[in-house]
Amino acid sequence: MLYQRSSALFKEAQNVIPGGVNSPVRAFKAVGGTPIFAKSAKGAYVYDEDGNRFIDYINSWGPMILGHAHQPVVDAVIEKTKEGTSFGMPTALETEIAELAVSMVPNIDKIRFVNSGTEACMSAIRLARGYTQKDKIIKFSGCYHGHSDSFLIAAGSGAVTFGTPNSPGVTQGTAKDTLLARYNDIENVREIVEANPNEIAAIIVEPVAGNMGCIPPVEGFLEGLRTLCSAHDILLIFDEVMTGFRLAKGGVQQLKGVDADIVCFGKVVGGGLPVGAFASRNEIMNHLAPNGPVYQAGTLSGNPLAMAAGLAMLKSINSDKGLMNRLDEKTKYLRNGIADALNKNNVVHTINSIGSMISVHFSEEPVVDFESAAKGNNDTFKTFFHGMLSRGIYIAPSAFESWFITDALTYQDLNETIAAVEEIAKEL
Ligand code: KE4
Repeated sequence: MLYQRSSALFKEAQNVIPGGVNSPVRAFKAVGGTPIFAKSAKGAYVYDEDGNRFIDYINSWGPMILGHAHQPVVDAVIEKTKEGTSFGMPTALETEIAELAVSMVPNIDKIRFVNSGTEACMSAIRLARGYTQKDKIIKFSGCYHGHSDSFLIAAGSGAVTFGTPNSPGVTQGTAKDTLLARYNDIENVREIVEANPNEIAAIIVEPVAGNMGCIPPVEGFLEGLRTLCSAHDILLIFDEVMTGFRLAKGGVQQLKGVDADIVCFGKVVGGGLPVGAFASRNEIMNHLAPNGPVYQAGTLSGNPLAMAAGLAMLKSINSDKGLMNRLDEKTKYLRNGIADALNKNNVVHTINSIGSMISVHFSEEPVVDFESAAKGNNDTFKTFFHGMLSRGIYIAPSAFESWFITDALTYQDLNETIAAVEEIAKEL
């Protein structure tokens, strides 16, 4: 693989963009080497500026569940662009996508669209604090809810990749209201709740974690959170930015049968354009401006191009009866193939997967929380990452991320991926 063009572009970019990237995880800092500059993508493949083709398991960090440049999304955006790109006025299109989302997701009456997952989670916390009149929140070490101040405490994804889970710039005043719990440890959560009576507005959780690798909830964890929240007048916020419309049409609430009070979305809901959203039942959402006192706003919220892309994406997902099963089957096939390839070569590892999310950890113990995720051998991961990249397979450039399976992946792609793992396993 030649990366001359990407290398030259990276040098230029670093003169005018911090670190040469607009989001740190893209910089390959955790794995070394030069970040790949994308030129185009279609279906299961992304093509870089040097003409290399990669089987893509990042898929823009989740949105491309149906593959890149999904035709209905492309067509919808092209058509909508011809009518203008932004109005700052309400449009019928926003109501249409809102009605579809509300029909797909349990326990929500209303949804507010914003421009990123960060904005969705930040707004959800403000709404929970305004509704409950309480200040503290509980988040989980290793979970990532975007880069707003309240969440950059023991945050996962890029924050932990760069060793800044508690970012400078977050004041003590803010940090004191964010309490930290261990993922999958309901007794730890109970202790924190009981130690802070009548002070906790919300518990925010990735109901399936994807920012310390993929970590599904253990039996009873989500149910335990629900019970605790109901008993202590705490709102349960499911951050489904990654899992929403991916692990089930109704997200993890539907998959696991556990009710959240507020749900956050991003990624898939925008079909690859900048969209986030948060949603809840009427009694909570009616606290939001302009009806209620909790303020939240955005110039480009509900942008017509983004709404057109998101609506086309949700319609495709909602109408495809076999989609989730196909994604499950492909993920299981890939998981079994990678496990066989690594076991054959006595490579110590563990694989987590659920639905179309999967991650490979070079660790001998089960990965169930941030502490166990952090025990993975990062040198082995780096060799694995670059071995895959040099064979035309693009996985997340960090051990603290999930891979995303898309419907565009063929079994030939999966077999090519498994064969690459088998070759690399001999070097690990
Ligand atoms: P954005 O602000 O990046 O749209 O969403 C923040 C966010 C919130 N909640 C969850 C569960 C998320 O996974 C994310 C963002 N995910 C990362 C990848 N792990 C985005 C990649 C990046 O930071 O560039």
